[in-house]
Amino acid sequence: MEIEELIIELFNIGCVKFGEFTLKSGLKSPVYFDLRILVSYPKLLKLASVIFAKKISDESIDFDIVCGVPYGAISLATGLCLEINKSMIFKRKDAKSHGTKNLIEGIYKPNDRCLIIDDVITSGISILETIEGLRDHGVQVKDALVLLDREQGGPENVIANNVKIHSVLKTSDVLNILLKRNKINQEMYNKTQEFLNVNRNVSVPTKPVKEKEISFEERAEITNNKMAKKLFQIMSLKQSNLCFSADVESFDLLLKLADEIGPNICILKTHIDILNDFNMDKVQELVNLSIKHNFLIFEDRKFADIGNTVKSQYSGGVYKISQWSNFVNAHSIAGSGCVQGLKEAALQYDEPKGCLLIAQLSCKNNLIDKTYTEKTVKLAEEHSDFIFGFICQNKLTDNPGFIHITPGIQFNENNGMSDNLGQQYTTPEMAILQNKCDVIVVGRGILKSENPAETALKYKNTAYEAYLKRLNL
Ligand code: 5BU
Repeated sequence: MEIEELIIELFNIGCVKFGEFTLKSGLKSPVYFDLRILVSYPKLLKLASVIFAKKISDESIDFDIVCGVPYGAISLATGLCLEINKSMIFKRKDAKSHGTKNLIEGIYKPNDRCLIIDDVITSGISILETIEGLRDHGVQVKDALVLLDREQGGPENVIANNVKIHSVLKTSDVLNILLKRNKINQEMYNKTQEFLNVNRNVSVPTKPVKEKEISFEERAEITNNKMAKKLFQIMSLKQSNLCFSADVESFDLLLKLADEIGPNICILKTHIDILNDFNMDKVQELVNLSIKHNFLIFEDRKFADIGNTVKSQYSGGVYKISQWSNFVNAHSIAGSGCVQGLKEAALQYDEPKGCLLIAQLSCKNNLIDKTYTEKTVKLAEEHSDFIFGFICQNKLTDNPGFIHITPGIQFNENNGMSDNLGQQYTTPEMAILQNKCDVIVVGRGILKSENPAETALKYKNTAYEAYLKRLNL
């Protein structure tokens, strides 16, 4: 009943017009919807807001903020936000040339899930432009709610970009009600219906907007996690997404390699417990090298116990890992207590510390399945102040704050090969371009080469070029 009332009222105030109109797409249409007039009719705006709110609840649309598409939907989005007590943003048609130069007005956080509101969808082009602008700023878009779908292919064009259109009205609903209530005659009805039948698919006149790749530099800006920020900054500054896995037994050799390879890596990964000659003085030398060459130290400790135990393992014992490592990793198997324990131990330091969760393993026949990986991502989201990414084999989340780090990497000649203890290798290009990971971890590919420093540079260049290719640069 509310919908019928809405249609009749829209017709009465002149939002639905019959005649001959040229649409944005160039198409000549016998019907035109001008919902901008709604701004002058508060009672009707209120009705539209109530109907929108009901639709959101009926279709369980989940979101944090609302974005109105200018100009037609600004009043609709504002009305809806007042109704459901959510905050709103909007994307300017052009960035201002003065003042803040914001393209997006209003307050939002990176990764906020945004519901787009528009008045009318025809081809979907306006919504696609809005999606692009929001995604460029790290805002997630999965749903758009429109008052009227002209039934000319808009929802199909938009869903191709991973956004679902929910519509309150369709042109045929409007025609049916107007005919039933004698607002239009049968001839007008037939003519309009015929137009709809032959113009169901207005193509989008611009390139589709895929979920845009964001650069490391932009991700450093977006993330609130200090460890992730620092790592993205180093990666961007040094143009390196290479982590060297320094799996050697002699600390002197490790220090020599760190000094030689340090300029080309963003991370040096240790297995501190495989060193034969561990001592804290040498650890200090490694820390000094990490400062000299601006890389982070990642102790690949793979914590996996109850919170109380991992807390001691992380900060105490012989190795005192928390003192010198920038970040560590943990299996997600033990759940949030384990993460919490590590987090508590990290809190005693002023400088940022962080942890990666192991969401996938590179080795053959490992026991991790899809559900485990998905639950790991959820655990990371719940602790995103401390967990800033994953050890994984492919990209697991669109959240740009999380970094995806992939071990099991060697150049082509060993692609698809495994060592005789189950390690499986893929190439840097596959990991970065196809599997969309951010950082490659290379151990023996560098260590066993004739000239480790030279080989590391090759891995660095290959991985960074693959990343630039992913960004389309
Ligand atoms: P490699 O020499 O490049 O195969 O060494 C890989 C390193 O990454 C090694 O230190 C492993 O302990 C580490 N690793 C891995 O290979 N696979 C995994 O799934 C995880 C860590 Br988690």
